[in-house]
Amino acid sequence: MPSWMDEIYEGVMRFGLKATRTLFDQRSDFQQVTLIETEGLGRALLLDGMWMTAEGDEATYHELLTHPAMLTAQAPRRVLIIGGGDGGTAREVLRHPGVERVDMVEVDGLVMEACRAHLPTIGGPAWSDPRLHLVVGDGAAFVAQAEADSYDVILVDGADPVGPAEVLFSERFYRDCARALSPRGALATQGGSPRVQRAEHLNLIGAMRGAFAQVAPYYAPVTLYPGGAWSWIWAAQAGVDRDALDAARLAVIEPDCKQYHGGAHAGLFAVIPNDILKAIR
Ligand code: SPD
Repeated sequence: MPSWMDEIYEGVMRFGLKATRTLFDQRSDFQQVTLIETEGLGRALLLDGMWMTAEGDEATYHELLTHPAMLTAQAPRRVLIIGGGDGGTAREVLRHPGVERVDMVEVDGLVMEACRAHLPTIGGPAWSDPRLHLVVGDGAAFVAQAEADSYDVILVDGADPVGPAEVLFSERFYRDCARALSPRGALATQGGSPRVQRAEHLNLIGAMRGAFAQVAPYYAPVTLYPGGAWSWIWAAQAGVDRDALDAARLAVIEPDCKQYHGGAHAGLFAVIPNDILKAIR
């Protein structure tokens, strides 16, 4: 019997999908991990009742988190993913043939287990790719201990800024990322909703500015997430050209992207809501 699964934002707004089947519902040491089948967007993952990803909608989020950083970093071979337990970010990273090693540090092992078993389409071939190295642990502690200049790209694919992902929104964390990143590398993080999580979004930009010379938010609609537009934030040190895409690397990944393409890249960074632009000037 179908029923509605809703996430309620700040008590004033909600997004729901018709759920036809519960595939998995268990409490981990960190959160409630739920996988359901939905009529509108296929299989979906929720953490503590908050929508994280869904088959019918995930490409926009994972492509936009991954490719702007991968294509602007110089020759990315070593990639660190913080979070990313559904495997979608690893899948996009591993489409880049120059990548030699991906370390993915997910705090909640149950999320990875449940997604591999019940949401296998999102990680797809990444789960069996020998270049992927999984670590179950605290991403912030991992990056704090990483050697300087040990990654060419860092992607932060965490949940909302409550619970285990809260630490991924601090200046301290981004300073550690900046140290672990190569000087010609690039980082991208999910940046929350510029409407429903405006204060957290602006604070995150401020925290990242404490660690990187260049910090640039970009926006696109993701059906599953609140407030119409979602955000990602690209960051790098001076000398990395945000608009200079590596054409050979782009040609490999672009044909199979659903959302991202090279023609839209520079425009991504131009379409900033004016109130955000004024707030971050
Ligand atoms: N409000 C949802 C925020 C989710 C951001 N991360 C999603 C993880 C998908 N890999």
